[in-house]
Amino acid sequence: MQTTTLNIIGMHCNGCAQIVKTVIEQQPGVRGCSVSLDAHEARVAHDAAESPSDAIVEAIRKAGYTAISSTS
Ligand SMILES: [Cu+2]
Repeated sequence: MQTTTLNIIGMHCNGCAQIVKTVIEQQPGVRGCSVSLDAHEARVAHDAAESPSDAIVEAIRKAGYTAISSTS
């Protein structure tokens, strides 16, 4: 299990935060996720073998937001 913090660019309201959270939670290896609109940040607990950080970033990008990994 790995915890990844992502900076999310493009979230403007709670609806955006909810979309990002839903997209992240749909990834197969994700065990938990919290999204902060104020901090423009998502914290994701995930199985890196099943869902590497890059795959999560890509899924967020497809939803129309930009994610930048800020931790290892
Ligand atoms: Cu919004």
